[in-house]
Amino acid sequence: GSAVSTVHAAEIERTFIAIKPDGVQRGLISEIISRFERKGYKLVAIKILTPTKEFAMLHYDDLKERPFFNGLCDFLSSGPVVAMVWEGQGVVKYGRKLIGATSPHNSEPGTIRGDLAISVGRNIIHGSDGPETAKNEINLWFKPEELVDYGLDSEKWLYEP
Ligand code: IDP
Ligand code: MG
Repeated sequence: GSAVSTVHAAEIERTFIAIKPDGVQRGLISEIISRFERKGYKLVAIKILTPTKEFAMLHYDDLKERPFFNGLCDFLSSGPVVAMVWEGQGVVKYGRKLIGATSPHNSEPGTIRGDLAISVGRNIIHGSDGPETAKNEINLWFKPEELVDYGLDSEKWLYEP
């Protein structure tokens, strides 16, 4: 709508974020959502579901040669996952910063995995690792009509015109 949001339309990115079964079971849904929300990112899709193992294998297809692939897919499909799409300037790369390193041992304090997890196989959250992956993962997990386009009044305080 406004001139301000038109200026930013070209820079707006979306990323796929999932709270894995360990994050859900540990009661960390609101903690994780609030870190993205407080930063200023906009939640454009969210649902809770237990993926099938086949679906988990599609999601992690790029890791199929890795020794931990089978256990990882068993784990992702072991219980409910909160699947989300977050939107904002630079959200793909900075979302990964908020999350921390793959292994919580290497994640800085202040990051989600650094503050809230210990083991690499129980690192509570997934985030797309680049713009192309983000597009593919959003398409895998969501139908286009599940993504909600809306403005936030706070955007004028978050972004310079
Ligand atoms: P990422 O989640 O930080 O993008 P990836 O390399 O894409 O990390 O791996 C996907 C997931 O597989 C990780 O989040 C982690 O839960 C699991 N994983 C990665 N490396 C290992 C490992 O060496 N042992 C067990 N699980 C692993
Ligand atoms: Mg990854």
